[in-house]
Amino acid sequence: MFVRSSLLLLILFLTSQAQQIDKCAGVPGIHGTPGLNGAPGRDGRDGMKGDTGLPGPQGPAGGSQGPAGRDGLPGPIGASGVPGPKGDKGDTGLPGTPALLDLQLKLKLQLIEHQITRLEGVMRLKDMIQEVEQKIIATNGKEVDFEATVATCNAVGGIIVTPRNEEENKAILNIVKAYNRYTYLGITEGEIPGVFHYYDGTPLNYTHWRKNEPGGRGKENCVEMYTDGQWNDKTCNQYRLTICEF
Ligand SMILES: [Ca+2]
Repeated sequence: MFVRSSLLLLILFLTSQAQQIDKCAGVPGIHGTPGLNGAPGRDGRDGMKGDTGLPGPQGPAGGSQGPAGRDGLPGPIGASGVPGPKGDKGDTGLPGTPALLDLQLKLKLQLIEHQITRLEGVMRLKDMIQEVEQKIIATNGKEVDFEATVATCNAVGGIIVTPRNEEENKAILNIVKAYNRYTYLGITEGEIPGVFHYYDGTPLNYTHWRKNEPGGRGKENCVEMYTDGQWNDKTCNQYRLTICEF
């Protein structure tokens, strides 16, 4: 009983002490003086790289040359060069199939031969061609002067008809008689009057002059064939039957 009352007194006492503290609060004190600066902090991290600055002013004249600049843009394409020398001839190719063994080629040749034979038949029928040895002698039935005859024959791959023996002379005569027109021959007078040669300049190895011809003596430089096959020297500006040989 005594213990319980003592404890109660103690609590009351402590409670009264606390109430006294709340009721007796003092005035605020004055601020103390600021403390000294602390030690420097650590360096910060590196910042971002800045922009490139403006170019500096040009240096004084006479200074040493700077390093070479970068290459410029490519220029325009130049003109073509001179062609180089011709190269060496290449090797000979492999031999082909012999023509006679090629059946298709053989048949084609037969066909061409047949067509040529037919064309020759048509031209013979019109007395347009004569065959003698290796030559074919042909006319287009037109009459022109000597120079035009030469040009006409050359244009079609032949030459003006030129008899080199009696057989060829007769073959030409057959056409001359059929058309009943004289023709110029591939024979002309040289620098020496009365001396004739082939149109290519080589000397004559066969002639069939009429009696007393050639008699022009420098004034009749071309040669014509009469309708009997004999020759006469004649001026070159007459109109004569065009006959070529191939
Ligand atoms: Ca004459």
